[in-house]
Amino acid sequence: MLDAFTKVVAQADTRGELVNTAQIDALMSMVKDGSKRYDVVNRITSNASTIVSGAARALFAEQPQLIAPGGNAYTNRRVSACVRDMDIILRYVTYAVFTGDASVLDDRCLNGLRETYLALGVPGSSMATSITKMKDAAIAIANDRNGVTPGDCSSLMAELAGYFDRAASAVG
Ligand code: PEB
Repeated sequence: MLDAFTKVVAQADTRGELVNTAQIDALMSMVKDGSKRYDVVNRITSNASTIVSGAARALFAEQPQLIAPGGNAYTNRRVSACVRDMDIILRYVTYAVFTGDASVLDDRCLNGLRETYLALGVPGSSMATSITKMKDAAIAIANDRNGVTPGDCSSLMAELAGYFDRAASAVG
């Protein structure tokens, strides 16, 4: 598991080079904007159950066959596994935003997930849809300008969107 800093160091070490100025500048700007990043993590973390339950409800409304007899999420046991999976993915996305690096998401959540879903008959495209719904809800909450001094959060929001997209394309 890497973060934005250890990743730069690991890559420099692989090449036997010093950390270069461009890399230092990029990390400096990440530190400078650090409070935005931690606010985003805090907002998503404190609204995680709203994000997950809203996305699950919307998914099942759009794709009722999932919870009908024969559907992969049929019976309460499977609905709860489904909501749990969404919660796990959201949690790893918050870890990735926190560290500024996707490796924790890749290594501990997404690696092998497609194969797991294939074996369980979990429809990957529906799972990807649930992730996209969490993405929209999470960005709306993270990027809410009410009650804060509005700053430029565009690159952070793009980074956040990228982690959700990464998760969706890993299973979809
Ligand atoms: C991944 N999900 C399920 C299982 C595993 C995961 C390993 C099997 C074991 C179990 O049921 O607990 N576990 C999960 C994960 C990590 C992990 C992400 C990462 C670290 O350790 N079914 C649908 C929807 C979708 C869904 C599209 C949106 O129709 C999910 C929710 N996952 C789903 C369901 C099951 C499951 C298991 C329904 C239960 C399948 C079954 O038991 O038949």
